[in-house]
Parts: sequence; C-alpha cells; structure tokens
Amino acid sequence: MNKFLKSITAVILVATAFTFSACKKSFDNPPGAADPAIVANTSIKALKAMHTTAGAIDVITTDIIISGVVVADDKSGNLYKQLFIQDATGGLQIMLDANSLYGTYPVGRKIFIKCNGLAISDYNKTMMLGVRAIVAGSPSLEGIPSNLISKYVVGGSLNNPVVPTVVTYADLGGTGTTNMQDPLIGTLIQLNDYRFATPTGTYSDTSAYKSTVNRDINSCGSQTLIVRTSAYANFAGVPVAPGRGSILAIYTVFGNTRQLIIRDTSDVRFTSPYACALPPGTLFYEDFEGHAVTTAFPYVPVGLPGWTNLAQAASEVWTARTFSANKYAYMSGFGTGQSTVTTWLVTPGIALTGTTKTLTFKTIQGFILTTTPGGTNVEAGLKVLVSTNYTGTGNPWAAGVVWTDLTSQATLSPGSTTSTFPSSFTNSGNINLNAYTGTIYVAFRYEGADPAGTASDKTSAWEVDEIKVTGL
Ligand SMILES: [Ca+2]
Ligand SMILES: [Ca+2]
Repeated sequence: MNKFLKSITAVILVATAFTFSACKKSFDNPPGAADPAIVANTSIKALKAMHTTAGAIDVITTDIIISGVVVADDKSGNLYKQLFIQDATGGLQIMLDANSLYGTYPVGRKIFIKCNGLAISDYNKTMMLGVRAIVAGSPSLEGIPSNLISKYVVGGSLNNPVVPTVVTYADLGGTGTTNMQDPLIGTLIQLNDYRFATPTGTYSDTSAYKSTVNRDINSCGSQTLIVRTSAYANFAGVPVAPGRGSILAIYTVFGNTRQLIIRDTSDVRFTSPYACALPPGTLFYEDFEGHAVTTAFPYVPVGLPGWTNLAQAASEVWTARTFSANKYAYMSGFGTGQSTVTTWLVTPGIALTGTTKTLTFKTIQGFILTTTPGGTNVEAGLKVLVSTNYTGTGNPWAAGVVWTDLTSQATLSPGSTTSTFPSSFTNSGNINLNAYTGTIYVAFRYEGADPAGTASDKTSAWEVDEIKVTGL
C-alpha cells in the first residue's frame, strides 16, 4: 500500500470508529438518551400483585419486564441506595446497592427493569424490588449488587414529566388499615392545605445520633400524617416551612402508619399563612396554634402581630402554652408576690361587618384551689372587655380608653375542685356584639393577687383559646 492509500484507509478507519462509537454511546448512556428497544410486558401493579404475603420474598422466575419513570432519587440523601419509579398503574421502590444513583437515574428518567432473577418483598407493607440474599443465615431482600445493576436495569429517555397525583387524606385511607396493594403506595402524591403541627425545628435530627425523624403535618381538618426524614438528608438541619400549603412526597406506609418522604425542601410549598382559611363570616379567629411555645420555664409571652400583652399591675404577662397538642394563652398571678396582678391581652383591631355580630372563645381555669381537693379557694378574675376607641397600641388602661365589660354574657370555666385543671375547655357561648360598628378591640383582663401570705390570694390560672368574632 502506498503512502497515499495508507492515509485514505486511516481516514476511513477513523471515520468508522467514530461512527460506531457515536452509535454505541447514543444507545447506552448518553445525554439526551432515547428509550431502548425494550418493551415492558408487565405493569407495576401486576408485578406487585404477585406479592401477596406481607414479609415474603418472592423471587421472579419469568421474563417480566417493567418500566417506569424515576419519581424520587437519592440526590438529597433522604433516600439511600434506592429509587422510586412509577408507571400509569402504580409506584415501586427499587433497591440498588450503589451511591449517587441520581447521576445515572435522575428524576424524570424512564428506566426498564428485567425482573427475571430479582425478588419482590415489602418492608411492613411498602413493596420493594431487589434481590433475595441470605444475611446472617436468614433470607433478606437486598439491593441489586452494583456490578449487576446494568444486567437488570436499562436507562431510557430523560426529563419525562413527573406529575404528582393530588390526593386527600381520605384517599390515603384516613386512619384505617392500610392495603399493601394500594396503588398510591410508592407514588408521588400531592396533598393541599397542610402545615407542620409544630412549625418550628428542623426537618431531621442534627445531633450525632443521626436518628430519622417523623414530623407531624396536619390539614385544616386536623388530619395528621407523618413526614419522615433521614438525618443524612442534606436538608436535615433546615427549619421546616412555617406556613401552610401543598406538599409533594412519596407515599409510603409502615404497617398502618402513613409516611411521606419528601425529595427535598422544594417539595414543601407551604407559602400561605399558617392559619387555616376561615369560614365565611369569620371576621377574626385565633387558636394560637402557630405560636412558638416552650413546655417549661421560661415560657414565651403571647406576641402575635397586632396584639397587646401588657401588665398593668405586677409584671406577669400572658404566655403561650401547650397541652395535649393544643396551644392557648395562659396567665396566672401565682408566685408574683404582688397584692394586685392585672394583665391585659388585647386582640388586634377587628373590623366588624354584617348584622349579627358575635364573639366566642373558650377558657379553662386551673389551680382554683390551693390543693385539690379541699384546698383554699384562690379564684382570680377574668374580664372580657370591648373597646371601640382603643388604638391598638399603648396602655389599654390609659385615661380616655373606654372598655365595656361583657363578662356577664360569657360562660367561663368554673375550675375544678377535684383536680388542678378541668378536663376540658368551657365554651363561652355567644356574646352579642350587635351594638358595635367599625373596628373593635377585645380584651381579656386577668385580675389576680398574690400578696405575702395566703389570706387574699387570687392566683388561679386562666387559659383562653379559639377567640372568634363572626359577622353574618
Ligand atoms: Ca388552640
Ligand atoms: Ca400569696
């Protein structure tokens, strides 16, 4: 071969090699991948239906091929060595013994799984696909070994749409028994109008213990679900979203416990105010559920926007407290050593509308006796007052501010003579506000005393909650 021919041949060889290599690349693992020439012959639902006994490990011995789009990967670290995929019939957890799966199988990538030789099982009713192995002498479902992943899992097209299924608490079965075959398990769902029960603290454990953390969320109907987050998630130390709104998550169950797994914090779209939407005609409502609280001294003074919380005599102010998953305003003159304890808690201005205008709230009076039963009565007063000329700032007891005492219209907690606190709140009943127009302020004035000695003590604790004004 002369020099010229040699060089032509070399060019052809190079061109051929380049073409071949480009083809190979576009088939196996390219950016902008297309789906491979593989056809799924079984739906995820049908595959899951083959696993009927919770806890069993069912090895697949036929040429079942499923496909699905990755709806959750391990990018944030909240999932570890696992993906969730979903087709039109359901979702499934895929166990893969490898890290950084998102590099190859990101959310939105369609993947095909040749299931012959794999196994399907469940972890307390959430199903997963992996391999059957013997661990410490017992059969176990384990991740597909990393060197075998490419034998079973074939990546397809990227950036497929990943759309959550909008569901309600009832769609998830409420508090009833879960069904392992529930097609929602393992899928990406969306719930609307949810919020963290306690909108403070972080998504997961930031201590050295690295415990997985369950955080309650609830809807405005108080329906509670769990957001379960690994301490290894890269958002473990991020404060939970403080508002209310929609949440996207992978729906899983652990026995009869419903657990949501977010992919990262962008799945928590709590952008509305924390307080729930109010029924028509509700002009004002406060249940203190969004207030920061502590469960021991020092307590957090009630400090909601627009409210006034001031001690007129002594220095004790209303604090936000929590008991039995409910928050409320609390005031007691006990321990002040003062002969007069007068403290005001005043709402923001409430613009009245409508013709039938009503105030309601509820109260508990605690520690009405120095010891129960049979102690000395130390009942403090609680007055319910309304003003149309208070300005919303400054001393509500200032000269010229006119308050009308509406206490006689309200039913207040009688306190308990058999325990320190009554077992439940007392509803005030309707307090008629029809005489008022424009903007009003409602005040709760604690009137107690704790002088030296016990002869004149009025130290019972007053708790106020669910203050509501309606105009219809
Ligand atoms: Ca409350
Ligand atoms: Ca005293």
